[in-house]
Amino acid sequence: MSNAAGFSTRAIHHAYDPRDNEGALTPPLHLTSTFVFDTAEIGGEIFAGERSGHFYSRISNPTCDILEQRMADLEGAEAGLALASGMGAITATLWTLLSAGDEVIVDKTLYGCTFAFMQHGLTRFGVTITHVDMTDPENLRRAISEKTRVVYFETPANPNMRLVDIETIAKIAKGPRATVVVDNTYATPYLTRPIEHGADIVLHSATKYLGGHGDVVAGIVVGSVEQVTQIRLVGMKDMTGAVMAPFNAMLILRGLKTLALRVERHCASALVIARWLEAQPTVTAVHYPGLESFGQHDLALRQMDQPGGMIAFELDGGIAAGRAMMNRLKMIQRAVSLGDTETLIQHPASMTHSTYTPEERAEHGISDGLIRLSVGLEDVADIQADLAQAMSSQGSAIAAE
Ligand code: 3LM
Repeated sequence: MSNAAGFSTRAIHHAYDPRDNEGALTPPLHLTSTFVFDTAEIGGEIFAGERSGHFYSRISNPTCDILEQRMADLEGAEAGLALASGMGAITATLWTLLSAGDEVIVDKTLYGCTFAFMQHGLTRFGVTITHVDMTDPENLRRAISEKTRVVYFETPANPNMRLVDIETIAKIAKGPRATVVVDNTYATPYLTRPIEHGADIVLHSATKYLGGHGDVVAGIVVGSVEQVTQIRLVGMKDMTGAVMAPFNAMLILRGLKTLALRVERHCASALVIARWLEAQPTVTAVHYPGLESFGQHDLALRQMDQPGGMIAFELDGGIAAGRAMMNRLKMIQRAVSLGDTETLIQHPASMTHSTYTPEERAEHGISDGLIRLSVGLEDVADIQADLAQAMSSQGSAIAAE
C-alpha cells in the first residue's frame, strides 16, 4: 500500500495481500512456536541474520509481522515491533538503550507503572532518572548533558493531560544525541505522529485505542530499522521475552481497521462532555486539550489533529466527592484502562498512579481529587446523562442501595 493512501486505507490494507494467502481476506493466524528450515545451512544463515526468515516466535511471527509493518507505516517509521504489553514495550526499549551509569530524563508526569519501572526499578541498576517538567522545554535544556542517553515522555500525559512540545524537545535532545522516546498511547497515530516532529522511537500500550475493545493486552514499538532490530534481539528476545502472541496481533489488526472511525467519535463525544463538565458548578477543573481554557490549547492545535478522548477533572469536595459520584454511576464503568468502546472512569491516586508514593504524587502534580474519564462510543447523551445524575444530589450511591 503506497504511503500516498489515506490513514484508514493503510490501517486496513498495508502489508497484507490476500492473493499471497489463498485469497483469505483476513490475515492468517500463524499459531506456531517454531519454523522449519529447508537445510541446516539455511537455518544457520537465518540465525546469523544473513537471510530473512522466521525461526522462533519469540523473535518474529508472520501474523505479528503484518501488525508491525502496519503500525510502522501509520506512525511514519521504518520498522515496528509487537510486544506482550505496553509495559513490555517500555521495558524492552529501555533495557536495550541503557547501561549502568547512563541517565534518562523523563517528564514529570508518567503512567504509574512506567514511573515505577523508572524510579523504583531502573535506579536499582545504576541508571539515573531525572524528572523535569517538559511542558517548559527550557527545563530540559538546563538538565541535559552528554550522560543523557534517553529523553522520555507521554503526550498527552497520563493522567493529567499535560502536553509536551515534541518538536522543541527533539531539537534540544539532538545536541547530546539522546534518543527521544514518546509514549503515544493517548493520542494514537491518528491524532499525533511524533516521528514527524523529530522523535526517534514511539511506543504504545496497544491495549488501549489500537485494540479498542478491551479484550487484549498488547504493546508496540516503532522506530528506525536499526533501533527496532536491537530492541527485538536484545530487549524483547533476550532481556524480557515480552513477545506478543499471534492471536493478540490479530485482535490489534482488527482494531486498527476502525481506529480512525472510533477516534473521530471518541474526540467528538469528549469535547461535548468536557464542555458540559466545565459548565457544572461542582466541577472545579477540567483538563481537556480541546477546551479554550486548557493551558496548552495552542500546542494542542499545533501538534494534535484533534484533542483525543481522555478527560481529567476535579470535583468540589475532592476525593470524597469524586468517589461518591463514581459510585452513583449506572452506565459508565468504574475501571482502569482506556480507549475502549465503554466509557471508563477511575481515580488515579488510588488506582493507576498508586505506584507513586503520596509525596511523589504531590511532587509530580497528580492531585488526590483527580478523576479520569475515558469517553467511550456510547451515545454521548447517555454518557452525559449518567454523569449528570451521578453529580446531582438525587443520585443514590450504590453503596447505599
Ligand atoms: C491505565 N495504562 O489505566 P499495558 N503507557 C500508558 C498507559 O496508559 C499504559 C501503559 C503504557 C493503564 C492501565 S493500570 C493498572 C491499567 C500511557 C497503561 C502500559 O502494559 O498494555 O497495560 O500498558 O492508565
